[in-house]
Formats: sequence, C-alpha cells, structure tokens
Amino acid sequence: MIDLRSDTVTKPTAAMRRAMAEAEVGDDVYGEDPTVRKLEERVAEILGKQASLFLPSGTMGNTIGIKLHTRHGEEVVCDHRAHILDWEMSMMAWFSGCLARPVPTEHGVLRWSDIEPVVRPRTTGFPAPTAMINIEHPHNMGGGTLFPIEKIEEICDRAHERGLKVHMDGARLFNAVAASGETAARTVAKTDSVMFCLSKGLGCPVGSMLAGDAATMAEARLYRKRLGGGMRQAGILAAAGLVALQTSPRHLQDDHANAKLMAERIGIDPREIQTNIVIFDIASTGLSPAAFLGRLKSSGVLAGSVGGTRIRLVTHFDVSREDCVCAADAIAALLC
Ligand code: TLP
Repeated sequence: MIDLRSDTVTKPTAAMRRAMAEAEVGDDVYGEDPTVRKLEERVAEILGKQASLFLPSGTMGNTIGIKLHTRHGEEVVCDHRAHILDWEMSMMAWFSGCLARPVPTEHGVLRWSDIEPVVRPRTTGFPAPTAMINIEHPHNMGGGTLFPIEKIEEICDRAHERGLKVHMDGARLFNAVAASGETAARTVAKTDSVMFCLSKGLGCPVGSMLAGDAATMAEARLYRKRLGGGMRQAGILAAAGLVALQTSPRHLQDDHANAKLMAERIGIDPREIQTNIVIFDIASTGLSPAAFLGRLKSSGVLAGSVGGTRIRLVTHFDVSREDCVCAADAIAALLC
C-alpha cells in the first residue's frame, strides 16, 4: 500500500529506534527526565524562544496555547478552515470556554485586513471580546499553503498593539521552513506561542512541542498536567524527537518535490503546491469520496477525504518518488 492519508503514518527510522532504546530517562512529572529536558532545550534554541514543552499531541499544544492566551467567554480569530476549528473536537470551547471567530480566506492564509474588522475590544457590553489570533502555517486544509513572513509579522505587530496574543499552529512548521527558506526562529519570532508536531513531516512516532517565553511555558506545564499530559519516562519518545530535529528536515524538500510531481500528473498546476499536501476535487467523477477512495485502495493507494468532494494526499518520507508516480497515475486514471 502507498499510504498518502497523512504524514502521521510514518514509522520511526532505525536511528530513532536506536536512540529510543538507549535513551536515558527519569520521571518527567518531577522534571527528572534528562532526554526530555534536552529536547525541550534544543527546541527552545532552534525556535529562539525561552522555553518549550514536550507534549503527546498537536491538539494538546493548540489547546494549551489557546488556554494560555484567553479567558472564558472570549473569542479566538482563525481562518474558516482552521484545524483548531474543524478537527479538534471543539477543544477551545470544551477546555477554554471560547468561541471561534472564523474569517473566510483564500487557502487559509489570513491577512491583517481580514482580521481587523472582527476584532472586538474587551470594554464594550455586547460582543464577545477578542483575545487571540491563530495562524496555521502551513495551512493544512488550504493545501499546505504558506503565510508570507511579512504577513505573519504584520499580524503579530497589529495584534500586539491591540493587546491580543498570537498563537501559531505550526504542526508542519519545518515544512514551512524548508519551503520558504526562512529560519524557524524568524518565522515564529513575533508569536506568543508556537506548536509544532514531531509526529508529522519530521517522522517521529509520537509528540509535539509548544514554545514561548519562560513564564508562559511554566503555566503551560500546569495545563499539560491538568489535561493528563504528564508522561513520566517520556525520554523514550523525546529521544526520537532529538534524532528527528537533526536528520528529518533534510528530507522535506523531497516530500515537497514529490507533492508537486503528483499534482502535475493529476492535472493541477504544480506551482500551487507549496509543501507536502495536495488537495483535489473529485466532483467531476460523479463518485462519492468513499467510492473513489475504495477504488484507489484497490489499486494499492490510500488517500483521505477532507470534506465534500475534496480528497487529500500527503507526502512523507515513507513514500518514494516512484510510489508517488504510481499513486498519481492511479488517481489520474480515476479522474478521467
Ligand atoms: N492533522 C491531522 C488530522 O488531524 C487532520 C492530519 O492528518 O493532517 N494542527 C494541524 C495543522 C494539524 O494538521 C494537526 C493534525 C494538528 C494540529 C493536531 O495534531 P495531533 O494529531 O498531533 O493532535
């Protein structure tokens, strides 16, 4: 099977497994796991933030990010297809008591001019006040799209002038870094918090990171515990993260090239593909997503349905260029 459902399906590499087997561990709830500490310090260093926190999942990272920057009854501005809105089981309402204020965008990329009209002050008696802005970079359901760095900076500057916080859902931050050529540190410099996943393009079996200033991360540690995210001898997992940070970013350009290659073979302009995600519409086939995916599966290809008649392919380092050619040809045959 050529599995293009997500970049979450990768298996740990031999180097990761070795590092996991040999990891020095301790009880991280007591702050005594040296490998977790090393990973947290390394991530803070790469991102140019004071501190970071190792978490079981990206959903937990976004949940804590939102909780840190909001109070009950406030609003979170995000784009209308944000992962925090559609794919996290309303965690922002469940845990933080907040409403999402979704803003329509093209391919998920928010501009300050989209945000400004929906920002409400904390001082009036009628609308819910705005507390924070969520930037999803790259944007998953927008098709792996990128925010230009100047737009990220503008959103952060304008938000801060109004006393709003900015959280970056950078689940695939290193894909953004590989595609944009910006450093991770510059990309996140003006954000108040950033989450990225080790378990996606970077290929780890488990884990995500949240980073920000030291005081904010100390508070985040308490929320992680409240959510049941104290992971004890988590150095076993953090060890894979350290290997991933060192070795995986160099594969990401190949994943992006493979995504472009697939797009081209199925009739999408490859210039539209910025990272490792290809989304296309199957309405013209007259097939339901389930039928389309079923036929694809019988030709040895797994893809995912992402709403309506949209199908998503995600490249990662467990699929080769040859796999991608094969998958794209099977898809092209179904599309015509
Ligand atoms: N995305 C998954 C699914 O949930 C859709 C995927 O296969 O793409 N932010 C973004 C932008 C994400 O894409 C994801 C996962 C998360 C957050 C949540 O991460 P996890 O799955 O670790 O909770």
